[in-house]
Amino acid sequence: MKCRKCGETAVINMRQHKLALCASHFLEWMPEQCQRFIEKYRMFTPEDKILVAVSGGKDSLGLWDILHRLGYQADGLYIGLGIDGRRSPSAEESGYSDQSRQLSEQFAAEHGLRLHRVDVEQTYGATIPELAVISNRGRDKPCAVCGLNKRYIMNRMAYDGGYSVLATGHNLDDEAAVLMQNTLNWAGGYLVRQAPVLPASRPGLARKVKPLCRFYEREMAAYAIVRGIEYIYEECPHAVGSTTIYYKEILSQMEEQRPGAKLQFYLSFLQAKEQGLFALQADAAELHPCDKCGQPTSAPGECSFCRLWDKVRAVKGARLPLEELPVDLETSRIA
Ligand code: Q46
Ligand code: ZN
Ligand code: ZN
Repeated sequence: MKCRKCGETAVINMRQHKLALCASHFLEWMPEQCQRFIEKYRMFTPEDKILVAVSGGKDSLGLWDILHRLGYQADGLYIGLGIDGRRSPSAEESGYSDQSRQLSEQFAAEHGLRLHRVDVEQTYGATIPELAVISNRGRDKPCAVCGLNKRYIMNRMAYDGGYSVLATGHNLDDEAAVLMQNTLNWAGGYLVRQAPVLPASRPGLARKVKPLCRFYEREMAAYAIVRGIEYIYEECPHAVGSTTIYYKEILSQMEEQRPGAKLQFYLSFLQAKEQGLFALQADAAELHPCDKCGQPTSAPGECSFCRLWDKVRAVKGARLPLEELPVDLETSRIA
């Protein structure tokens, strides 16, 4: 297979675009496309201060790399979840969270970028798996409490840290899988909020963007490899058997038969929304500040994050007040 631009050997063939590219043209094409998406969905401008949520994986580090190459001011945020995916407890092998932190730190150091770090256990007093057990919400699958904590901390760090935008590394495969799940359940509330940009519609909420939402997962993997980005290959051990992975597999089978199926599914959804589908539901959720921490919430009184941690404090004893969430690298509490 030859590169369509120069005739050299191609490193990737993107059947949905009928485009094969060599390494150097692929490395040019990715940021160009990303810039196109940033402008098309009016995500941010060079004046914006961006906080990129990084996990040490190919998508988030690839995103940080692309934004940096495009000249945006982008700092990183790493959240230590305390997840240990060790299969054998040998001393050399570190757990999932340790590895993902090391790789995020390594990337930041190599590129001279600023990385904020928040360790959930050191800041709030329990790791995510402990939290799931103590709160009795997902003893075997801590994903619900994990998602709640990540969303809360990302929003709070972005908003309190004075960032105008929070960027996450969700790719097309992630978005199409979530879309399929929400569509099969006709989950109107989720479908309304699924978009490349979630505006900061209320005080206390950060603007959220997904600049990779039109890139296939294999494109992001190829980008990281060709760029020489060292990333964590394993998924979080709790991702195994998740419904998202199940829908990703179904969509990949469809893609195999019909190149471009995933992209078309996602883009037609965005188009239908633009044309007014779900317009009536868009303003339905009323938010108010949480009685305890002030973050916007739809729950009465305290937000679900504060209620979750109240429950844990009752069992474990309090560590730190919520107000002490570090917003600066220098004050972060990771060892
Ligand atoms: S990190 Fe957290 Fe994911 Fe691991 S515990 Fe589940 S939600 S799978 S993206
Ligand atoms: Zn080429
Ligand atoms: Zn709260």
